[in-house]
Amino acid sequence: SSESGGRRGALIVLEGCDKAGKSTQCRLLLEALKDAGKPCHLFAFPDRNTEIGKVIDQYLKCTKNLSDEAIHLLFSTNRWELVPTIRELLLNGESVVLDRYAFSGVAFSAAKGTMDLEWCMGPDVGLPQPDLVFFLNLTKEAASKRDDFGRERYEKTEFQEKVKSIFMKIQDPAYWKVIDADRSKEEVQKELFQLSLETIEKSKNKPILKLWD
Ligand code: FDM
Ligand code: MG
Repeated sequence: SSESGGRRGALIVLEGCDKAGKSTQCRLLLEALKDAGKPCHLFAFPDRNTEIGKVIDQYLKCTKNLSDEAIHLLFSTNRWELVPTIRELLLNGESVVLDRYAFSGVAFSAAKGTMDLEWCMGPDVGLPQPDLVFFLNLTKEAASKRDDFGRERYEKTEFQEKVKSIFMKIQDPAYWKVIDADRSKEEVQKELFQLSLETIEKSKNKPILKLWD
């Protein structure tokens, strides 16, 4: 189908700090959409399976060190390498759900304090703009009741607070929806599913826009 005339799928992103339940909700959302007869696909960033993704995985597990700038650019490249696939699916009428996207890219890098916000956004300018971003918002109190962090880089409460404040700074009301993630998994799932169905309907005849363009 053509870029402007066809009936495309929706690009739906789940973002949030660690422990908010993103990956679980992504899985549940995909199942629910499929059950409702909506063709859809799930991808997670970082995609640790590509050549670049393997380097990112080593960095996160602290078995490899890279400069802040270098790892930032690799995270972005890891998104760009999947863009042809994502575009093809969308234009083919299939929806795409993403577990993290450029917002994580900017929030985690800028939280380090060594690179400014605009520099961080640069490499992701022009990526397909999501039709909907769910920000799974977990209060500090609720987060402390969940399982402890693992041992990967960035999994520290103080750092996550900085990350959250940058997420709040870069939110765009055109597609950003804050979701109360303190609730039960079932309640959160129901809301994500309903809003996703609405967005799939509304996005059908819209062009794919460019992020931060
Ligand atoms: N992360 C994720 C980044 O720092 N930049 C990015 O562009 C992306 C997509 O990688 F701490 C961070 C966020 C998280 C870590 O993510 C691994 P998962 O979702 O836990 O695999
Ligand atoms: Mg993690």
